[in-house]
Amino acid sequence: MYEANVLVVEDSKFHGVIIKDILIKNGYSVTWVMTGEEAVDIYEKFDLILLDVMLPGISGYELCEIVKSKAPIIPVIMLTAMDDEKSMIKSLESGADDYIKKPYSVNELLARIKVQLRTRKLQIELINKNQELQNAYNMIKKLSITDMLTGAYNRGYINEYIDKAVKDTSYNSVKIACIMIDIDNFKKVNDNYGHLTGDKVLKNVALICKECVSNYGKVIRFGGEEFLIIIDKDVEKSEIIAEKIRYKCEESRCCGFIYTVSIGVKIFDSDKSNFYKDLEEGIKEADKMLYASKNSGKNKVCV
Ligand code: GH3
Ligand code: MG
Ligand code: MG
Ligand code: MG
Ligand code: MG
Repeated sequence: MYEANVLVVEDSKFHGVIIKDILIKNGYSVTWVMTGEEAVDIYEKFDLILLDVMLPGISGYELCEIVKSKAPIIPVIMLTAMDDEKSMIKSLESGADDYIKKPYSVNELLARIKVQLRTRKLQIELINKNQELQNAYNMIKKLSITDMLTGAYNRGYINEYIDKAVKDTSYNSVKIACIMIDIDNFKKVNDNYGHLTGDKVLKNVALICKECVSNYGKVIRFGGEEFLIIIDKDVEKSEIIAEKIRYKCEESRCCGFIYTVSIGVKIFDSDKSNFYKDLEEGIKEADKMLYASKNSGKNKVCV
């Protein structure tokens, strides 16, 4: 049997001593208090509570309600007086899982405690399983919107972003900026240094983007060597953020050589009822600005 911690709340010294003795002899670890006030401070640590109905101060019913509202999976067995149907019903109504009529049979008391602990064990197992499932679900969800190479969001995230933005009533969707980034002459990086080095450069760009964007927006790997940033906070900072990214990439020399990026920025007003189309349009416009940057010599931010 697994050792359970039992809290006994019993104001009668006579009964308290006996119950404590029985439980200890049967392998339980027992704390006995004589008032509900004392129990209120400590009940959360226990696996089961044996609770006398008649107590001075806070009654057994009141204590039971407190316990069940805060820690519903701690089983409470009430000790009620024999032939008192009312108190038995009131016990159950105040949330007790079971009751034992006084004077009780020791074997019955022990058997009922075991029943409650069995149920509690199952409940805890279910809660843990549920938590594991929740964690797995969160992990899968995260993986499904993450680009494995760079750790940025993948394109699939755009729809989720839109859904969230439209659902969120406090979302400030009025002004948005799209920043489109493309690594310059990346094919040459691959050709000259190999694909693995190319991958390192991609990771470096993603890292710089994340650092510069911080919580002003989201970084998405849009295509092979293209990143889309959606800025939705302090949108007027977008141009500064873009310039910072351009500068940091050029300065980084992450693989021992200089690489550069071209950037297009489009700031626009979006309408929440038309968010998808507006964002699509914003991305197109940012892409146009990116091409303007490419056509005017690369390593530039065009707004
Ligand atoms: P531009 O300055 O006009 O953008 O020229 P570019 O060479 O960067 O553009 P281009 O579209 O010709 O080539 C993009 C290259 O990006 C080709 C492709 O092999 C490479 N690429 C795409 N995805 C990855 C990746 O995940 N890893 C690596 N190493 N290379 C990639
Ligand atoms: Mg009593
Ligand atoms: Mg490209
Ligand atoms: Mg390129
Ligand atoms: Mg290209």
